[in-house]
Amino acid sequence: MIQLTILKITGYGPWTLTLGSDREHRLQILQSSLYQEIQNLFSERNCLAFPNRFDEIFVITNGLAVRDHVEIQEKISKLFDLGISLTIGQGNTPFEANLNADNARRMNLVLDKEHNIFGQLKNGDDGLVQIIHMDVDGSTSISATKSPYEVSSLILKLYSDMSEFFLKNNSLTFFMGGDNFMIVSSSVEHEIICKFLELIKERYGISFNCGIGTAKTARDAANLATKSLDKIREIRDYGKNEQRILELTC
Ligand SMILES: Nc1nc2c(ncn2[C@@H]2O[C@H](COP(=O)(O)OP(=O)(O)O)[C@@H](O)[C@H]2O)c(=O)[nH]1
Ligand SMILES: [Mg+2]
Repeated sequence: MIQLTILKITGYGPWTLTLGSDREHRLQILQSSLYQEIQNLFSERNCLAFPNRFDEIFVITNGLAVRDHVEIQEKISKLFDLGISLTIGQGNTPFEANLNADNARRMNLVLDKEHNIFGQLKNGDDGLVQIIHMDVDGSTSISATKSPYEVSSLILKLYSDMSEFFLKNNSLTFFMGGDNFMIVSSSVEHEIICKFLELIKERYGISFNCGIGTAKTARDAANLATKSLDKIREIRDYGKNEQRILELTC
């Protein structure tokens, strides 16, 4: 079972209009400071936040109780003038958890009214999180032949293809910066990942390295995924073989 918390700035649209038109820089500063605080508060509780849209952040919160959300909400409300809502969803897959969170928000299922926390919690074991850390193999050499903006445009195409492909497998893809992507999944098989790697190779002539981590919390899963990825880099640097997918489970 995956638990996901969707964090949204409340009343953001109307509030942005009150700032006048010279507002973009202020919104960018606000969004990045909010992301910084959220990543800080959730990662110290072994969760991991994904930027998604800048006014809406997804956090994988396996193992986190409503009272932890309350503590985080209290800290955030002291730091920012704007309010946020937190909606918790659980499901057998990350996509299902996202659907359940959305349904809970629409049906106004309140978990803590004072702190603007919504959701529907099932009982039972929190289950395992699988994170796939993908990175473009040899992006430095691609950058040598393309201008910076052309590289960004290529990364966007890869992001779009990855999101579409893995959504069909009920997984959620996020761009993490540079040439790095993380896919939150429940149990995507190596065979399916191989299919994606072949598709990208065929379409763009690009190879991805792919580290997989599975653990009880998102932060531990990401740690293992990145460890797997670093191991692939090591193997590659020694010129040993063409291993592209490696998995570690805690
Ligand atoms: N988000 C994230 N970015 C990383 C990580 N490691 C490297 N990067 C970024 O990825 C870029 C390319 O590094 P790398 O993939 O090692 O180079 P390559 O082997 O030439 O593709 C770096 O410049 C960083 O921006 C990571 O673990 N997470
Ligand atoms: Mg790379």
